[in-house]
Amino acid sequence: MYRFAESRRRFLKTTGLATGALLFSPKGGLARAQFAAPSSSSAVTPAETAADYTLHIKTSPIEIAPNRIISATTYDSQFPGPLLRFKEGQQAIIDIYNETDTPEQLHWHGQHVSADVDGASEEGTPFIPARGKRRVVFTPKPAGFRFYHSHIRAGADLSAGQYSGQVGPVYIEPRDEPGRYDREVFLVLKEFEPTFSRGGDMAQDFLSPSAPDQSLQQTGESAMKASLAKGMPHGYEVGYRSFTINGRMLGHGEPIRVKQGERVLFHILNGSATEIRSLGLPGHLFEVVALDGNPVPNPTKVPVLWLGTTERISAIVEMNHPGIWIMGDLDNDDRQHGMGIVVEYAGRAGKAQWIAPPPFRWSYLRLAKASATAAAPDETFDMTFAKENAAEEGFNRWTINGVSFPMIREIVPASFHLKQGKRYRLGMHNTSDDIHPIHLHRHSFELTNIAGKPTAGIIKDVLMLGGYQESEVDFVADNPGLTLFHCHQQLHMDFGFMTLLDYA
Ligand SMILES: [Cu+2]
Repeated sequence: MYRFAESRRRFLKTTGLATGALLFSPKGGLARAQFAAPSSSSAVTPAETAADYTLHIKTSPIEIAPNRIISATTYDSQFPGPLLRFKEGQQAIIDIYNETDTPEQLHWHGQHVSADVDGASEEGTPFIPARGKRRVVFTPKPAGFRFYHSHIRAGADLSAGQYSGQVGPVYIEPRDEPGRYDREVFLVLKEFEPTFSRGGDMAQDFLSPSAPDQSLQQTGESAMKASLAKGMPHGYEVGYRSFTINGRMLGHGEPIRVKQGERVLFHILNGSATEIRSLGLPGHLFEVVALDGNPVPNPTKVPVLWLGTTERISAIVEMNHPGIWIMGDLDNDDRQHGMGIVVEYAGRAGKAQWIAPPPFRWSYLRLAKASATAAAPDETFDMTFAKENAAEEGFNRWTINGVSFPMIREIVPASFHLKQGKRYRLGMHNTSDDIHPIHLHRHSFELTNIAGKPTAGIIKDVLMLGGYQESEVDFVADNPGLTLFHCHQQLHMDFGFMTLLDYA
């Protein structure tokens, strides 16, 4: 379980331990000498100012079940990384120590920060050097449930990027909490022990509206047919051996202990590198109050949650069905391999029960006000996403308007140009059958059209774009600097599914 009080204690404890280790280990002297060198950051404050948080990127053993101990690069030798609490609008200083041999990037996902601290080398953020340190200073915003993660392109390295354990929750305290609740519980969903396979078995049929666009489908299917006809195999996908919530496989972590009548606010993060996750709790409904940390216009009770890679959902569950339950993924295989957590009512004992929820389709539109209409944009950028099957040494290559983002260290020229203060619409067309979790850095966007259905009022930073579907999101250019746009599926972003926007 990952309640605030516990995690803060754990954070203070591990920070203390890490500092001690640094002082007394034989490596400490060398490491500190390196740390004292001037940082390349423009966001440096005087060294004597104490940091609000200190994070150590470190490869560590992580026990995901008794005697099942994996190796992963983590924040502070724990998974998930410590919960970082900020106050909206109040400046924060974070010292990040990289105790690995690889330069790292720590991305503040969902926050409106500047490009030099955002944590994406594509935008020009300096790396946290191998065996080095970087101090970042920024003003956390907007309020709500955000997170931090590594923003390294992993390519074929299944220990790097978000395949690693570098994922941790952020909560920026708002002035008003959405909804009445008794306590909050943070859940981070994450798979470990990845392997490659030829083709995958990802759920595709849970999104609503669900009708594919005929012409996008024809384009995608004929490209795929042509590739297979040439004798190409299917491009690589990633699968996992173990599945965890808050770093523990189902049945091996502390249960969530509840009392009848309690209203528990869950902050759920899909910390996966590649997977879409679902979650059900037998006999209970989730009242969705926020998406990606932003309150929704029309909080709604649903039996099942679906989260694309890096999406967050905040939902209140009224504990009104006593028992011992498995809150878990709807996929039997994934749940049986660990994707679940036990919810235990006070005074109840026995084996945790799973009951599959009734068939249900996930729709963002349900959480918007039906009558709402979005403001007109000043300009629309059309983006067509396409897959070239197995084109990159067996990996699928991805393109945006025919261009594949190169895997190089140098800054790539921006493809889209913004004027400060203007409102932009991204019209996205998916010619593949994959669902893409589309992410925009340093800005939030408003959903304005989902698969042909207009909508307004839902603010997010990741959108699941359905297979062979079209959707639109709008954003206001209010945070100058290079801005990365990409699919958050690690295999897709690493193999071309990225582009840059800049300000004129
Ligand atoms: Cu994608």
